[in-house]
Amino acid sequence: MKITWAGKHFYIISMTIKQLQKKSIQYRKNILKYIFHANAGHTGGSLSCIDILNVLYNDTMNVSPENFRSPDRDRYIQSKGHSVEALFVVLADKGFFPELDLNTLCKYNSHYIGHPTRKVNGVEQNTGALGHGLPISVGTALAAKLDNKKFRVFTLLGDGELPEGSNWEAALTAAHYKLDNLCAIIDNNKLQITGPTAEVCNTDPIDAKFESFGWAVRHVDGHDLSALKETFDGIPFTKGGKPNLVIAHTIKGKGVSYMENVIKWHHGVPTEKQYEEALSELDNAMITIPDDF
Ligand SMILES: Cc1ncc(C[n+]2csc(CCOP(=O)(O)OP(=O)(O)O)c2C)c(N)n1
Repeated sequence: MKITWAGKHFYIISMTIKQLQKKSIQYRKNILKYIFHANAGHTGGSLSCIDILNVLYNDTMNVSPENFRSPDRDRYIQSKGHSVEALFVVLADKGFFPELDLNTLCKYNSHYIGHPTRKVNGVEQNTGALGHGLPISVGTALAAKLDNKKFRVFTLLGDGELPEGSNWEAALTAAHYKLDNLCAIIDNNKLQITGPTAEVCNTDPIDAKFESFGWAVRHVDGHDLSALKETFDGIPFTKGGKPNLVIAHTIKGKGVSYMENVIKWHHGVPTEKQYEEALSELDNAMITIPDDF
């Protein structure tokens, strides 16, 4: 993060794309580290959504440990709660809790369990039963409108989560109440727990479905950090009070070659040898990004 002196004011300039890229790699390493040590976790889906969380928390959203109790903060609600490892490593990096706490991930009596819980500082809502995050986010965004508040609500869903009926009630309601302060993001990695989403319960075409419900829809490469930043900067996407949907095209297991697009890594835990191999791939990726200072 750069801090610039201009007259009497300090301006905190958001991270550069290279800084964000380095963060993404470090986050991927941390996701694998804590899943490996816990011997449990949702690896593939955490690696597919981490670039989205990186941009949201380090660029787009106005939320931090300092303002987390403020009613004006932006809200992030992770509907695909099983990918909690992605959320935990980002919250730790932002200072919501000491990263060392994650050594207790999935251990007896730890609050750092396999799904988000509000016992962890920085977590807005308990999720994990799919289909809850969007309805809760609609209620939160509607509350903002009723209270004349300017905060935005971001929620992350999986494409395999979309068949839950509650999502479609929420989609209808969001458009009815003109919730242009709401942004739903689909981590569209095209796989779910037991197979390709198109085979388990096809949800395509996602864009046409949401557009017909009255949403403004954008597609983005969910691993292109500058495209993600630009997309989120464009919210609200249209005039007229439409809720915003970002369809982020992602790869399950992204960043670790042997995990990419392989179903078993939905909640697979690497062996020690696989873990070392993954770290070495990520370390190699890190050195290809030059410093920009
Ligand atoms: C109501 C409910 N039904 C079933 C599950 C079990 N489950 C956990 S993850 C998952 C697949 C979700 O697929 P997707 O949303 O595409 O997640 P991703 O591939 O991004 O990890 C399922 C069915 C659940 N958590 N909640």
